[in-house]
Amino acid sequence: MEEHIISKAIIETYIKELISHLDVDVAIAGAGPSGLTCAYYLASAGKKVAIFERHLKIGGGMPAGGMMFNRIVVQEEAKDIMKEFGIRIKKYTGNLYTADAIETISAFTLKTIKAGAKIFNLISVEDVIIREKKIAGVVINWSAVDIAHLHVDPLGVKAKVVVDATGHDSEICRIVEKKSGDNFKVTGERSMWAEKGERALLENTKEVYPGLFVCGMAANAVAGSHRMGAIFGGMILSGKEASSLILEKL
Ligand code: 48F
Repeated sequence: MEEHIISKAIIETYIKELISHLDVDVAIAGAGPSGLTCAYYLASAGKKVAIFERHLKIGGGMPAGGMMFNRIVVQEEAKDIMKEFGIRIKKYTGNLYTADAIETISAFTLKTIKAGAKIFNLISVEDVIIREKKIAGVVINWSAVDIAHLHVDPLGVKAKVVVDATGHDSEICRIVEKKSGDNFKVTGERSMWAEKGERALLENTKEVYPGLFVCGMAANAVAGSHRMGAIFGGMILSGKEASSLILEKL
């Protein structure tokens, strides 16, 4: 068991995966609940999906629940998806259910990977590729490069469709706003109003620029709708909705 063989095993198999995901059907920025759900349904339908996640950990805001109480709330409408992922939920009151945030994100992560989507953590999407006024891929770099402010040029990934699942900052849409040269605008999210935010989310989940879809909190941020706090039904439903719209397009 020589150390250099262990190193070779890691580097060789990782690079193989990365090379095989340089040309994908769908590139998703962000492995939060909405990005994972979207990836799960796309991969289950046989699409080649790569998720690029900035952080070491997977799950975005979900593992932290609400203010670090690692519980989440979902509403009745998301119950079937929670069941599909094998997550235990408990009725709280009315149409609200609670679940363990760690159990939920772990189940989402595992199922998504097993469905065939590939998650690359510690890699950030720092730009997009635009051809003939259509998003044609993403530009990626090691997150560490960004954090250390190193001058390192990125690499490009070709994708038929790109999904902005980056949450509150809607980072990919902000890039398109800045760099497309078109009149594409990100309004920015409004303050907390769970009911209105959840209701607007599915409507806001759509193709916002040719080849670019939004889901999760990014969808509400682009449209100027409300944030909602630690209720996650909308995020999950939005990820699924985005996957259906993308499947229709592909
Ligand atoms: O923030 P996040 O969990 O987004 P979401 O799926 O869910 C929102 C909820 O967590 C919560 C909420 C519930 O009502 O409002 O906030 O919409 O996950 C977004 C992920 O994207 C990553 C980030 O690290 C996080 O894990 N991310 C952000 N920008 C980039 C990125 C980027 N440029 N490249 C790669 N990953």
